[in-house]
Amino acid sequence: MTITITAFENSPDRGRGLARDMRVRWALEELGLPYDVRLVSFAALKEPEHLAIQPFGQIPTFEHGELALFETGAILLHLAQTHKGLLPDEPAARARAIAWMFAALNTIEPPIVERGMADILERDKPWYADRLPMLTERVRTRLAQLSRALGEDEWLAGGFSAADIMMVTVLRRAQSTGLLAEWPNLVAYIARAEARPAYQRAFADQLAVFAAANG
Ligand code: GTB
Repeated sequence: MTITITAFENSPDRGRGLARDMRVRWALEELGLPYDVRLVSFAALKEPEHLAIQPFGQIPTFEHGELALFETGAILLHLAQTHKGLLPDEPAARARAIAWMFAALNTIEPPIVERGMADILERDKPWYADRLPMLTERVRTRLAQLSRALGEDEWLAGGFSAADIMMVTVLRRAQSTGLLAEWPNLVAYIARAEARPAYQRAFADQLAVFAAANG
């Protein structure tokens, strides 16, 4: 039984590894688990076959035998709970790493995505110029807090963990804003994560999909 995930057949991020299949690919690569990728068009995402697995019509999904999962948080947690290597063994340390996974998804990702969506969808709206500073400030507040919490540590929760996969994939979506440069420890944290061979394999694989789709 091979794991199968879904990804965009032609990602709008043009191979920058910003779509959320990247965090699942990366986790699978860290664990050394082989997997297949089923590429899905935007139209197919909204077809009953896909909606049966992902009720919101999104990528990625994760299928392994009888198990079909959606939501990257659930997928990474499942992988970390069923394989050694993505979470600490000691219960308190493990709980703390899981807290950081939730922090990435619930506390850091929302303001980054909100600002990014405004940039894409609201640029020509009359309220954009007034709204952008507020959205930017919300991102800056969270980045400053995250920077303080990370300090000079290498990773968020002891050794490298699923929390770092989650957090780094979230932070990468803020790179185009230029805001991250204010916090050199966050810039170094992202670079450290991106240097991992598992990250590089995952990145190359998703880039190859984009290259194949676009000649
Ligand atoms: N909460 C879900 C999870 O974590 O699994 C969110 C999944 C999700 O947002 N999936 C997006 C999707 O399928 C792709 S990743 N969207 C299609 C739809 O909703 O119809 C989001 C994404 C898309 C594009 C870029 N980009 O071009 O830079 C970055 C991120």
